[in-house]
Amino acid sequence: AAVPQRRSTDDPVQSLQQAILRNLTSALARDRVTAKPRDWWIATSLAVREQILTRLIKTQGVHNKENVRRLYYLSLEYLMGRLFENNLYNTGLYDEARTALKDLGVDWESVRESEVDMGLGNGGLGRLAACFLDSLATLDFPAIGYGIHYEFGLFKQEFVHGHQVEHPDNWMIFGTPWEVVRPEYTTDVKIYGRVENVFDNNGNSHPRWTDTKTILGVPYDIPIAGYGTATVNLLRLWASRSTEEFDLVAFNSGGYVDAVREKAIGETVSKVLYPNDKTENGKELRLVQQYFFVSCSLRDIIRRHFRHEGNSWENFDDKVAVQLNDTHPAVAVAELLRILLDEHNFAWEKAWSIVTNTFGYTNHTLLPEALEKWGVPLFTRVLPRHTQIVYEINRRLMEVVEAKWPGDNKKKAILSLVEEGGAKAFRMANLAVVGSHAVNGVAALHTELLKKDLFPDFDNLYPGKFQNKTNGITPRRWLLDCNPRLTKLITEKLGSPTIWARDLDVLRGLEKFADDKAFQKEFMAIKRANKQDLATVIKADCGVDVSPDALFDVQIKRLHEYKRQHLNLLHILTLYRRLLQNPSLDIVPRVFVFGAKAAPGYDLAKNIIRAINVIGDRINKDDRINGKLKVAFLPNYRVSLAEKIIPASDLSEQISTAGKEASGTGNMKLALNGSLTIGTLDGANVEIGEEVGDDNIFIFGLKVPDVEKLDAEGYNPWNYYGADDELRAIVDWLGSDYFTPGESHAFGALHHSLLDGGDPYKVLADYRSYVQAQEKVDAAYRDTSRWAKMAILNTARVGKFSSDRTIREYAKDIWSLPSVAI
Ligand code: DL6
Repeated sequence: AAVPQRRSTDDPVQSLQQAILRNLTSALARDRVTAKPRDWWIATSLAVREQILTRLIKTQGVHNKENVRRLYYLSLEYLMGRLFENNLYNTGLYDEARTALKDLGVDWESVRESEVDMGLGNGGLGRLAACFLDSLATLDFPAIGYGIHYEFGLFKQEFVHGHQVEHPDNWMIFGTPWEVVRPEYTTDVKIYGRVENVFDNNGNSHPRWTDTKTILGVPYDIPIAGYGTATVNLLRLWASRSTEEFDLVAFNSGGYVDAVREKAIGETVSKVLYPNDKTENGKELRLVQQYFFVSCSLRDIIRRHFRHEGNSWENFDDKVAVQLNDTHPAVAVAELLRILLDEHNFAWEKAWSIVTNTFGYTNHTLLPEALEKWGVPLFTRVLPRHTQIVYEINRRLMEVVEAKWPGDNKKKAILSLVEEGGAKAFRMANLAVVGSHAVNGVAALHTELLKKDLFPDFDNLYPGKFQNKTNGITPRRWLLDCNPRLTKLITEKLGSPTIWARDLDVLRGLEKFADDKAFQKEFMAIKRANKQDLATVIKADCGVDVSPDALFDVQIKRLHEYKRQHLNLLHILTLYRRLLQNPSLDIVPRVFVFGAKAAPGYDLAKNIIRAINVIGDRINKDDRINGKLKVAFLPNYRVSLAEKIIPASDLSEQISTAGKEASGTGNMKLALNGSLTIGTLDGANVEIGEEVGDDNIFIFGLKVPDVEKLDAEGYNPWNYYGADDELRAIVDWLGSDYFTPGESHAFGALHHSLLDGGDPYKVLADYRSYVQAQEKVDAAYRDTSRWAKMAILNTARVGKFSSDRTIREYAKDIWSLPSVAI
């Protein structure tokens, strides 16, 4: 180990160094000789945490003293990724920490790579929540995020012979230095049981929820430090614990295991994140998870409110704004109402007004299979009193509908909270709409479709309730932290990141360099260096050699049919076939980079993964094409991997069927890092196109009205298959055993979905226009100066997609939330 440099006692590097060494000993029982990179990571994190917690205490002190209005964000998912470097940047301690470790002779890379991702989310929705927390703190908005402290986050993905294999994500196994457990705020959650009627002294009957089981919620707090500000907010995650420490009867009769099992059941609730993205499956544990975290969070909010307001509800909706991140926490509407009615004896009308003033609801998808419904029998068993309350909300809603559309039973059936017909189910989206004062979509197009297709009658019933809040991403993680080379260049041109990373529109200042040859060269040299870094990762993780001079064509997102990774695959097959037919064909060499997890039960998505892997492997090993095409499917896509891929991307694949992707946020991250979009007019691609200009994006394919028209006419993929010789050859190739000799129908599920399955996402309809757009990409890339200009203009013009802008809009239009300087 190196000898630390002598520094003066008030030197921040030295005091950080001392704190690191102190934590190494006191928290980890290590010294400089025995410490491994992971120990250094934990010790450094703990040292930084000391400073962050001091700021947290200060922030919360000010918020409490001033009794400020707070935003409470309820989300079942937070995809935080790694916190180490992000916290260092945000607190301004990055350089100090690097120097402190360098002086101690510790390798920075190995320390940062020791950190395990905090992957408590599936994809876009969870990552959006993480970006929002960063922006809320950066903009000094008093806010607390609530969620679940899952013991196992999203599964780890491995490929075995091209197949996805899932492994548990035991992210806490080595400890998590960022969290602080708060047993003193442990909360009881009642669940199950039955409702009986009891009579008061006046002979009036009241419902009483009884014979319930109790689960305990123990909060774990993760401080969220804003960038370039003193504010530190918190993310409070609930871990479930059983109340039955031991069932003494079972224990005494020798049933030790039975006794402990009771305890284990209570702890199951926060055990694992459901890995399904979009599809809900009505599982009891999922409903219990939702209710558990909602109930803990509301109790915590009420406890905090009463602390200031002396047990009065008078100001509750002045001080409390709650945002429902999708319908997952929608049961909160019924729970707050239950607390007000049953525990605080409110009359319905007053209770309902508090509830609707409190909640806002964000919708993240139009896909029907993703709209949560709970079978009434299941819901009633788990939450019998809430069932009564939902029915009463619905009865009152139906009166309003009747008053507006007398005698219109069709309208009632559409708007009802209860789906009738087959098995009865509660529609959680309808509950969230009715119980909130504001409902928002996440991109302009999505909000338009929300109003037109999903909730037209609610829009009519509640004019002004629906609004748009286009998503955003935090420029701290998605530029400053992940792309230090570009950060340096931007800083040279535009000044300190404390300016532009807090006001991303400042990047417009780069426009004036877009034609400057020297700047173009620097910009593209950075891209090449980032590609070189990614090439090393690809070699390590996939065993594939790739050249940084090739075009890096990137599709990173969950694997879903509507996102159409299989359309990308058809293009790869097209180029491969053309090259086999003409090995001297002049195409720009490409590396196709994929990152995607498929839900474990989603067979077709897994078949697409296998097809990309197997075909990719064949292409990678085929000497006949001279390395002009390479395919790298990086396993275990996660936030920390995205941070390596995004700065190295040339082309961003955003190719969902028009009308299906609510917004997308990967599209924004890639554009910000100078990657050009090839995309459909879907989600936020539309707005990205508006910002960067038509010349700097490759738009192709069906638009929403075209998709609707095809659906109305009766879409038939065979027509496209029959009319396009090249497409037919590609699809037949995919359906053959060419890539899997001896194993026929290896990609049968995929092949079937494209033809006999009716091609629900219109891959064949968009194929030709996609291939043509890719030819334009090829031509543009050959002109290095033109490409550089386009890439620079993408970085310069996507300031709109900072999550700071999004959060400001929520704060103003939905939460009425003032910021509070610390
Ligand atoms: O709003 C965040 C993100 C959007 O960017 C994606 O377009 C959208 O697909 C995603 N939605 C979900 C919904 N899943 N469920 N339930 O993840 O939200």
